[in-house]
Amino acid sequence: KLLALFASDIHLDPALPRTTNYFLNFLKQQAPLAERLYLLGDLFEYWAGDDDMDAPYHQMIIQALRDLSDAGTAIFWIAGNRDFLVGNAFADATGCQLLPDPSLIHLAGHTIGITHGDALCTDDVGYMQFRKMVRQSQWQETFLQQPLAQRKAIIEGMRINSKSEQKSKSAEIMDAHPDAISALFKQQQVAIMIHGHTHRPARHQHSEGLRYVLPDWECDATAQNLRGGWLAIDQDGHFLAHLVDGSDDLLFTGIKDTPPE
Ligand code: OKV
Ligand code: MN
Repeated sequence: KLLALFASDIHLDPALPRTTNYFLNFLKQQAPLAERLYLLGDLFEYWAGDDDMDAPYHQMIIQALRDLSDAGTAIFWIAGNRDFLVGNAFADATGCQLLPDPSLIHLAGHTIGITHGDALCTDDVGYMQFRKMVRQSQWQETFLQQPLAQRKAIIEGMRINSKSEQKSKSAEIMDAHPDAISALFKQQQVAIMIHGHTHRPARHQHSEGLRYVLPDWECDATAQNLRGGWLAIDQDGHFLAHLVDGSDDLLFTGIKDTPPE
């Protein structure tokens, strides 16, 4: 049995049926092999509030997570920049345990820092200000008082705006900043860090430690554009990276990695 799986940035959306299907297959076929599943943010393309849980699409995802947690895989959740409005009702319905960002976990003798990753992109000053605002409980309470339809319209509007803005932002400011990475290694006193968000899957060896960046999932694009995958830790503390290989079917390759003690 695997100790844990880590996945993020699946961006679930009813408009993306293949990505949805691959994620549901992952929950049915891969996740039960692990004692724990860590979802490190942006599972949903966006989440407008827990009062949107009765939507049939959301019910389907919630039930699949519930089936997994009922079958004995503990699910842990760190919010992303798209689904930070997930709350206790979602946690109760799915059996997920909500964790703060960043968090520290202990697995197979490793101490590991986990975070969504958006807080590391400190060069994106505008986004950092926005993040600080929307992560305040006071702001969220006020926002959630608006009708669901209005909240969805606001978020949809932001998505349209950001699609044009994103193009003008350079690739560098959208990546994790070396100083923020270094600061988090020091703050958490860890030698291993796992995060998503940047959509730049990689294994980085820093002077402070090892940093795994999870891939985003995009299975509805053309075949050569297929992306997705997860990171696993086995009982011996070995890391296995499973990345979509780009073929039409979900084919995953296990890349074994043994971090230093
Ligand atoms: C995605 C990023 C925009 C970075 C907003 C609640 C709020 C969700 C949202 C709105 C924005 C995602 C969903 C987008 C990523 C950006 C700008 C920078 C750094 C709310 C829930 F605020 F209304 F409560 N959002 N969109 N960025 O346009 O897709 O990743 S987005
Ligand atoms: Mn993100």
